[in-house]
Amino acid sequence: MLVRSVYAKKLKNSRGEETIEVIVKTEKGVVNASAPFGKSRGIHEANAFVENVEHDVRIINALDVRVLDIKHRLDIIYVEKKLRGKIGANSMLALQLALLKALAKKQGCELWQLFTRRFKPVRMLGNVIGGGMHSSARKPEFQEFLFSPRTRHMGKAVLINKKVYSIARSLLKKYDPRFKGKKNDENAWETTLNNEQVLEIANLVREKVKERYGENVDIGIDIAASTFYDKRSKKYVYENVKLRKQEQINFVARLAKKFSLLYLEDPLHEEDFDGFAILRKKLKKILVVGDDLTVTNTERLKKAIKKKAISGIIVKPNQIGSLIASEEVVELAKRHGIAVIVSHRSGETLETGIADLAIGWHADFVKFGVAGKEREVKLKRLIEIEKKAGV
Ligand code: 2PG
Ligand code: MG
Repeated sequence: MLVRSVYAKKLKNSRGEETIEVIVKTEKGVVNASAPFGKSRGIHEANAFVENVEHDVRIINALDVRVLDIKHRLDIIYVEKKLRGKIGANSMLALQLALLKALAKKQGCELWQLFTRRFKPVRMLGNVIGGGMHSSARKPEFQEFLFSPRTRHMGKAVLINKKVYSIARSLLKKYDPRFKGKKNDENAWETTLNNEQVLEIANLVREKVKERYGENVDIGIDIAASTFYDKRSKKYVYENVKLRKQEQINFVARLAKKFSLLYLEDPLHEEDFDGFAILRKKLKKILVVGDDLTVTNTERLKKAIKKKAISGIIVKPNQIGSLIASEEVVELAKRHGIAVIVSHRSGETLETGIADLAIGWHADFVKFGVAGKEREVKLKRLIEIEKKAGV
């Protein structure tokens, strides 16, 4: 029997919201896992809990451990079948992750090695300047201004993004007269500049990093367009202007070209597969990425594939509440040449399992943030994996 006992409890995430932690005792020791919480959530995401966290905690604490006896990674499907509808997405994720950690311990391997024996490094995407729902003034409208060092050496990429973060701070100090050094939910810098002005700063940061350290970094944005889309008027509501669909497409395409962006996440609202397809066609060299559009859901990914809507997909296991379904999304995306970006949530815990999943699934990118202990532990875990893999 893999599991001797299982215990769930409430846990506060980085934003102070209640989420869940699952602790599993095995003959080889104790493992634990927890789930994060998003704020700019897609409407098609699974519910984090069935009624509330207390309800799910009670269900897990009443489980007969025989239900949790897995011998192979894919056996978590049986656990899922038994508990589907009884606990929410966050609870299922924490439970499945804890069971996989227990299994890895029993097999004497690392968590990521349950998925693959071959180590493949990932590229980093780090949120450095932020707006939207993650920032106190909800400005600028775009949610994340991301930087991606061009190296695949993960330890080096983490160091470069730290430099990016501090250069961004000094440039914001210089060019944003109301900059106060405030950090948002993901510890990205808050600013009073508008979207295009922030991209100008991002461009300066990119130049400075090249000049000072000889390193190339690319720029990306998560527009999280659903968060400022008004369904009734069908317009994207900016501080000084409201844009119709075609105007939004033109605006975003212009910015993407002007700043030679690498990456463009959720440029349109979460139901607009056709709009995504137009942008993807216009911006052939840029990754057009679905997050709220696809919500780690196979059916929505199939639709995106059929419509040629995306060239990249965000994978967040708690959007779907199943590690099996998340892996299916990863495999399907890869078969269609769609880049896989494994991502944290804005409300995070100290969980590091997501780093192992990214490496185990051979993701192309990780989006784990840059600063703050909840983000740093994940980056640290990546470096640890890289070191152990002997790179
Ligand atoms: C996103 C995420 C993470 P949230 O939109 O990509 O950065 O935000 O977790 O709030 O959904
Ligand atoms: Mg997003």
